[in-house]
Amino acid sequence: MSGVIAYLGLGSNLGDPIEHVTEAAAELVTHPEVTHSRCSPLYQSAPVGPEGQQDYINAVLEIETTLESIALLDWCQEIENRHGRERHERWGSRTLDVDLLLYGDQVIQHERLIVPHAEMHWRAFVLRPLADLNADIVLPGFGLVSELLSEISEAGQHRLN
Ligand code: A4P
Ligand code: MG
Repeated sequence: MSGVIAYLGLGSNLGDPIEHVTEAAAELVTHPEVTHSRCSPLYQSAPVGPEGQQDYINAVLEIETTLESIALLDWCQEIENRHGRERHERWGSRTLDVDLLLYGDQVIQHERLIVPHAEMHWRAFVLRPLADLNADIVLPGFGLVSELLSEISEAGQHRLN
């Protein structure tokens, strides 16, 4: 049975951020209902949000999955927890953040899950690696990733691999 194509946003700025992001990408695909994956290049960027945080490492992971959207969110949060994720201030430092960016072409308004992810349409650290994987992808309600990317600044963000 073929599944849904979903995109996950990975981010870290504590401990060894490159290791957290690359290990998370490998761990996320160990679920038996995740059948395919492709990871974008890694990017380094200044933090969006509270000042005085370390730079972030970000990537986007494309997966094919037969998990329902909330079950996929649960799986993302399980992987965050394995990396010692603690929740403090909004947009504050974290060992690992795994956001469910897109789930097929669905628009989801659930108390635990907003898809497309509420901030993704203006964040270079999400749109650039997403466009690297699929420049033609549409964010339901927002438009083409390549057009959204052309409207924002990518200053201060650089590719690592
Ligand atoms: N939730 C709702 N929708 C979603 C979704 N699409 N994906 C709910 C994941 N979770 C979703 O998330 C809080 C709740 O959001 C979850 O329990 C889930 O039910 P959280 O990760 O615990 O809390 P948070 O850190 O306050 O929010 P979030 O959304 O993860 O933070 P952001 O907005 O991702 O900001 N700067 C750079 N350069 N790179 C970064 O990666 N990341 C952040 C974190 C700030 N600045 C950054 C970066
Ligand atoms: Mg999150």
